[in-house]
Amino acid sequence: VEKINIIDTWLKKHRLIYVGATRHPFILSIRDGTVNLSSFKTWLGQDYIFVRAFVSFVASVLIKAWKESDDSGGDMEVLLGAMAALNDEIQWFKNEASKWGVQLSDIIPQKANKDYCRFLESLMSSEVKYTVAITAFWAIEAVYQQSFAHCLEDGTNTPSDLQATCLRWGNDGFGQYCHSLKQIVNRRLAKASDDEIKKAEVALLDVLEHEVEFWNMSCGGA
Ligand code: HMH
Repeated sequence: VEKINIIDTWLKKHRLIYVGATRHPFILSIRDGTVNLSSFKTWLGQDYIFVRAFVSFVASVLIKAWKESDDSGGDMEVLLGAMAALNDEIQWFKNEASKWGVQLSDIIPQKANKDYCRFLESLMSSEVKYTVAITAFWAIEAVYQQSFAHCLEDGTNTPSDLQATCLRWGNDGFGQYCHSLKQIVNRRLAKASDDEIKKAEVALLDVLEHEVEFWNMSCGGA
């Protein structure tokens, strides 16, 4: 089995679910301008809660990197940059929520969100290896990067007041950052045991399923 780029092998193998997560009807509705604004606001409020859990997860990945990775690939710097970006992101959510009249203190996490946060928490366990956790981390970021970049392509009809949201994850810098994460993951997987590789593949599939459910929840409105 080719071990240089396991991620691309997996993305081919799991193409349908990957496309389901990155070309979801919610994203397609942003892209063609038919998005329901109540769905968008639901997504915004729920994602703010998700991102707060996500910060804790990234902190746990950083701890695993410190314990398990040698210093050669700059893993810690990439993860520290991610944490700094999430600091901005939390502030961005607060500003955006006040723009859209979404009261963040009133948001009750919905089932798909709670399930996803619980999954993140399971990956924070010290039993979970760095390689597995960073595979999930890359997948979580890559789904948003791919989804929102799709809304910014030429010929799309993305509403102008949603452009800033799409740019947050769809900009080239975020694309570069996802690429760095992917390289870290491929480098780790190339050296990993069969058991770790299997667990990392399962973690990728779990992320993709949770992402689909998260978009589904947002479409549900309310
Ligand atoms: C649900 N997945 C979800 N929310 C996010 N903010 C990201 C991924 C990427 O940061």
